[in-house]
Amino acid sequence: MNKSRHEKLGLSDKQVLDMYETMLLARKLDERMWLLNRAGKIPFVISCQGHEAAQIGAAYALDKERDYILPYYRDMGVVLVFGMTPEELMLSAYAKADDPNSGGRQMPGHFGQRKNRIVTGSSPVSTQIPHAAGIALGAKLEGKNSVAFVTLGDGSTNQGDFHEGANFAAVHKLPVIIMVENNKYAISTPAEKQFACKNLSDRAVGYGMWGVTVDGTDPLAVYEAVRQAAMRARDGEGPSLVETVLHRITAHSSDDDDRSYRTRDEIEQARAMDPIASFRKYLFENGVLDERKDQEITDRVMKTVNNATEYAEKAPYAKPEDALKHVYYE
Ligand SMILES: Cc1ncc(C[n+]2csc(CCOP(=O)(O)OP(=O)(O)O)c2C)c(N)n1
Repeated sequence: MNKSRHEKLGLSDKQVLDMYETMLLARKLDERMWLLNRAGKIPFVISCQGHEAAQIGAAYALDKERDYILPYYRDMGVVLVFGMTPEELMLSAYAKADDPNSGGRQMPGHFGQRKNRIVTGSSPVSTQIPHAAGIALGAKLEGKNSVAFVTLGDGSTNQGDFHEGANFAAVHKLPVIIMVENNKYAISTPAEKQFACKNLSDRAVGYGMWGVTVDGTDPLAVYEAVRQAAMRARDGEGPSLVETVLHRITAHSSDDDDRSYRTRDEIEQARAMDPIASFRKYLFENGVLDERKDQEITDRVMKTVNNATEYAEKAPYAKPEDALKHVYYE
């Protein structure tokens, strides 16, 4: 019998079902956050919707015990795979004291959690690329064989920090994977006003690194590319640039109205290329998922989302006297 695509990649049925469930969990948490925002309960959402396949496919190809991740604000799927819990993500959305990322101080999406090897990022986009190069240099000097996996959007590849980090990583052959989540917009600026090359991975050759562009709505394609990049990094072949092409299903954030710069048609087309629907179809066609199992997974995910919401809603805010905690030396 012919092997299915995931079997050829060495992934079991259980593993792809787990990937699917995590994609669905990221989506449902994100959708709940929009509802909570519109209900006036949480201040801000910056969405992973449309990016789930790239995020979860990539994170699955990494080693959670060894590798460091430097995610950007949309990467709920990446941090879920690395161990941040739905409760913790909701605590962050509600800006509650026990938010592991910042104790409720930062906007949601500023992920950072030491125990799960999630490196705190800064608000200026692309600053995480030189950080990843530095972490990879440290790992190389210590002979740790760990990879630094860093993500950013297409617009962020035009920042100086991207160039400096990519160039430094390539010159020193550092174990870095730079993954671009190209949703073809930087807030309202479309791709054609951002860069003139065909693919963003074309830039890899200029740095002397391996680069590839893959369908970011297909978790298996992204898994394969990031796995290859990780193997290269561990074999001392230096950094890689993986471009995932996907669609931003929502507005840039809960503070943006994309109707002013995208047509309704374009938004509908983006929704029609939903990575969760296409992965569900793949799993059905390959006999891994059926209606009953799908319902079971959806019920479990919704229960998790409801519990996380309730937990975070009831959780306490930080005490006023804690405002300066971690700001100055204690
Ligand atoms: C250095 C810097 N300039 C501007 C901003 C404001 N800003 C926040 S997100 C964003 C758009 C980034 O677009 P892209 O990198 O394509 O990522 P996307 O949000 O589309 O996933 C901008 C301009 C910022 N945070 N940092």
